[in-house]
Amino acid sequence: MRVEGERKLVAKENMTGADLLIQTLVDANVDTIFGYPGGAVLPIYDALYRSDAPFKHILSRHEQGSIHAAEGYARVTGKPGVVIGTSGPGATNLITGIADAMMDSLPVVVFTGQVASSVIGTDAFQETDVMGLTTPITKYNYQVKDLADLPRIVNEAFHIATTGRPGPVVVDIPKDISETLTAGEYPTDFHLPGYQPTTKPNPLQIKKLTEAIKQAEKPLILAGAGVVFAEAAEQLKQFAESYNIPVVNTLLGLGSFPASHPLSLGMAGMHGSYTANMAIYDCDLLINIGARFDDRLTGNLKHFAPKATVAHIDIDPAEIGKNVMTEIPVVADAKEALDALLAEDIGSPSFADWENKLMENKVNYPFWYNDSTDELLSPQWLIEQIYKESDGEAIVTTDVGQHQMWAAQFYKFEKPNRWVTSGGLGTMGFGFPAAVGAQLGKPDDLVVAIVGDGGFQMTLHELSVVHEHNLPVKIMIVNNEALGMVRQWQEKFYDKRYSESILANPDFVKLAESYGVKGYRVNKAEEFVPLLKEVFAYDGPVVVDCRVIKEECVYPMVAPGKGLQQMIGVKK
Ligand SMILES: Cc1ncc(C[n+]2csc(CCOP(=O)(O)OP(=O)(O)O)c2C)c(N)n1
Ligand SMILES: [Mg+2]
Repeated sequence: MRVEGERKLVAKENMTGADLLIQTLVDANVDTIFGYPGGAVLPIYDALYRSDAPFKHILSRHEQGSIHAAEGYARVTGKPGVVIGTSGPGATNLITGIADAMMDSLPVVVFTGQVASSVIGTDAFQETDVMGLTTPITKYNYQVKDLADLPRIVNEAFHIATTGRPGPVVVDIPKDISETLTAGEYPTDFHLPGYQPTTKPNPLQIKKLTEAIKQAEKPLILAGAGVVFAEAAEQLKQFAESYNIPVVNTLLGLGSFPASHPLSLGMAGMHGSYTANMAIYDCDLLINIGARFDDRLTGNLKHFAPKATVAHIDIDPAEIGKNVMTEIPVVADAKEALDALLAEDIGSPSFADWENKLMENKVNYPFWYNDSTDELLSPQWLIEQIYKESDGEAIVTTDVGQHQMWAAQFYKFEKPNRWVTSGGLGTMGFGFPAAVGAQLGKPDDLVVAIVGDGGFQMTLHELSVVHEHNLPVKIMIVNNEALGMVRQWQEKFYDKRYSESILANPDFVKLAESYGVKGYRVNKAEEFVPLLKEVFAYDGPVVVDCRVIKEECVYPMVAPGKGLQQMIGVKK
């Protein structure tokens, strides 16, 4: 444990609070900041201008763009995303992204400007209660009251955002604090006795789980994003292979276990595979590693894993037993828990009958789709082609809706940190700015943003950013001229009353071109693959308006209120 006051930041004569902030960010090894200036952060932007700090600042065109980019950056690099926004409207424009990062446990540190301390509470120009607004949607938040606390608070913010279960931390900095001239020494060390996440599993609980595996006839692993955050994909593979335990993934856990692995049953949940959902229904031991039993995964809880003993490994004790009764709780980091399990002697249990049944299901009930027509592409086929042409190696980001579910079903993720989607909050407009952040985090990787025609229009202003920095993001608009997922629910559950779900869209090609970005439109299957090859080979941003069959629905599906065993749209 660090000793308080051990490390110090020495401020030179005439440094401002903002200079101190920049210096602290440099010391924290920040390489990219996403942000947007304004009155309350003018001192910070001035300090940025004057500094020779080695990091990049990316000017988004709307604060929502900054925060989703920071989330995308965090998701692919594992490092914290850093955001600066001004007070009032700057801060409120960040709210959706902060909530999104909270739901999906993404390490993001957000600095908001605040009006001067002397006028806080007077409804001063561009004042908003950032602490009040962000308390329920952050892992922690601070308002800096004293300049001397600033370096320590910044270090604490990074520590809290990135350790235990990651999450967003907001630091609200009144303008007078960042403007004040300062000199002297400031402690940067911190001591947080009330925040000590448990990472090592209790050995007795590991023994219990070991015994349960020995007793089981139909064990199943449910792998969530916790495996990715803990960098435990290799351990998961070893564990599953050692005992031949099949694996299903949550939406956000995709990539934590190779999709092509014989033991992989794919994604479970509302639009998961029949095999994965039936495996959950039939298993007698469910080992949840780093997933939070979200309702889109479980369906009706009355029918969820009804025959199973449930074990749940999670670094956040609040998740265990929250939705699903859990017989074997293990509070731990996923990697530590898997290492402990791998060190146990479980013998060589055989689950051959169970596996044979699951493999049969896998062959008999794959995801299926209708072919492209002469005039329109099949959206699922389109995703398969993106998968093939990128050799399964792309970083894929998405918005929310049908295209998101098709991407999850048809892009087979072999590795972690390559799937960037808004799972918990389900934020339309997430995909493209997240791709900006992902590309900045992984400049040499192919980044494909698979977006909806609806979602893209929520944040397409970030085209300025990809043009300005020549970020070679490939934006594939799955254009069904509809808020497709809404349209699907209206078709299935509201008697085809398509209330406000059909879109009149702009000319996306001209729109891209007006930002200086290449644009293409494609509607014929035979033209799609050659175009894709050209687009992927091009070293710059591209928008492709892919015209797809409008009536297509996402199948199979667990209808609202139903259990995972009651899927519709399953085909043999
Ligand atoms: C910010 C926001 N507003 C509304 C919704 C509700 N919603 C979920 S999916 C969807 C339709 C998305 O349409 P589009 O982006 O075209 O994707 P598609 O479903 O057609 O693939 C809507 C409106 C949402 N998820 N996020
Ligand atoms: Mg659409």
